[in-house]
Amino acid sequence: MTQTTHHTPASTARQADPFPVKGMDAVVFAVGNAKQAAHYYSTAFGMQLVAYSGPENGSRETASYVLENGSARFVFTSVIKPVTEWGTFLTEHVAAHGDGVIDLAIEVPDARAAYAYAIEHGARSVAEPYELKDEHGTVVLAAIATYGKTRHTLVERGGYDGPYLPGYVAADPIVEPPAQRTFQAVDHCVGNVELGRMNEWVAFYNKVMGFTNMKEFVGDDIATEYSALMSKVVADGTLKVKFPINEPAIAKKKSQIDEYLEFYGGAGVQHIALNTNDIVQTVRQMRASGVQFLDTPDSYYDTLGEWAGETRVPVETLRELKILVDRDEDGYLLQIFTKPVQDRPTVFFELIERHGSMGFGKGNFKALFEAIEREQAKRGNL
Ligand code: TYF
Ligand code: FE
Repeated sequence: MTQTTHHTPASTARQADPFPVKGMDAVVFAVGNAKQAAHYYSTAFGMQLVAYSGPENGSRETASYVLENGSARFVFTSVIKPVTEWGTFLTEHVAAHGDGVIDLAIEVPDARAAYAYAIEHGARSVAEPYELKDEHGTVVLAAIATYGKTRHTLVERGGYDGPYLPGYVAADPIVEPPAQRTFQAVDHCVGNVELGRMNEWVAFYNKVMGFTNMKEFVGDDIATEYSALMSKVVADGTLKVKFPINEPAIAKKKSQIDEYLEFYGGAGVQHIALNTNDIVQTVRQMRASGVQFLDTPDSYYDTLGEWAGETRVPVETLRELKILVDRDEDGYLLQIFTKPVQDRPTVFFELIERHGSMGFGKGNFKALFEAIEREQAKRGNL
C-alpha cells in the first residue's frame, strides 16, 4: 500500500498552507429531539448549553441548541415544522439516517478563499459564500459536500463576537457544569464510507483541502486478520483537524462498517473523539451518569504492562474502568469508546488522553474490534 507519511514541515522549507484552518468549528447533528439531546450532552457528557435558536427568537422552522466544553462545540438541530428546503432536508435526514452528523464545520481565517480553493480543486458546492450579521458583527460561511450527505461548512468568525452565529441568543447551562471539565476539544472525526471508496475520499481531502496522510493506517493485512475494516487518516498541516476514513473489508465476518452503512443508510460520521486531560475522572463521571462504554476483557490488562509499559494511571484503575492504552515512538495515549448513543448502531464517541503519541490506538485494534463484534453479535448483526 502506498502511503504518504505526514511530516511536520520544517519552518524554513515550509510553503504557504494552501488551505489554512484554525480548527474544528462545530459538529452539527440533525436529531429527532434536540431539546432532549441538549439535556443528555449536558447531564451525561458534562457539556454546557451556551446558545439557542428557536421559535422564541424568530426561528419558526427549527430549534438548535449549541453546547460547548472547552473548544469542543456541538450543535443539535431539530425540525419544528418544515417550511423551507432546509426543514425538508432535516426531516428527511432524520427519517433516513436517524440522529446523525450533518456537518463537520471547520473554522478558517478566510471562508471565501477556502471555498474558492476547494471548488477549484474539485469540491462540490453546497452553499456559496454568504454572510450572517447582527449587532455583534459578521460571520462569513460557505459549504462543500463530503461523503454521504455530510458537509463541511467553512466558517470565518474573526469579525464576530456574539453567541455562536447571528440569529442565536446566549443561553445558560441546563444543569450546573461538572466540578472538573470532562473534555476540552475535538481530537478527530471519523467517516465510514462504502466498500472500495476509502482511497477516493483520502484523495478528496488531499486535493480539496491540501490535507496530508498521517502515518497510521489499517491496511488489508490487519483488516482480513481481525478488524474487518481499512482506515487512513488525513489531517491539516498543523494536525488540528484530523479525519480518519474507514471502509469495510471483506473478512470472515460482517464488518462493523457494513453494519453502520446498513443502519445509517449510507456513508456518514462514525465517531467523534474528544480530548480529555483526566480520562479516569471523566469515565467515572460519565459512567455514573449512565453512559455505556465498550467492555474490555480482563486478559487485556493481564499482559498490558509487557508491551505498553508504565502510564500515569495504575493498571488496576485502567482495568476497573476498561480504559485502553497504546504506545508508539512518540509516547502513549489512553482511550475508551462509548457504545452507540442512539438506538441505531451508528454514531459513538471516543475519549482520548494523549501523552506524546499522535496515533489513534492501532495497538488496540484487535481488543477494540473484538469488543465491537461482541456488541454486533448481541444485536444479531454478525
Ligand atoms: O479513529 C480511529 O481510527 C481509532 C480507531 O471502528 C478506530 O479510534 C477505528 C475504527 C473503529 C473504531 C475505532
Ligand atoms: Fe478514533
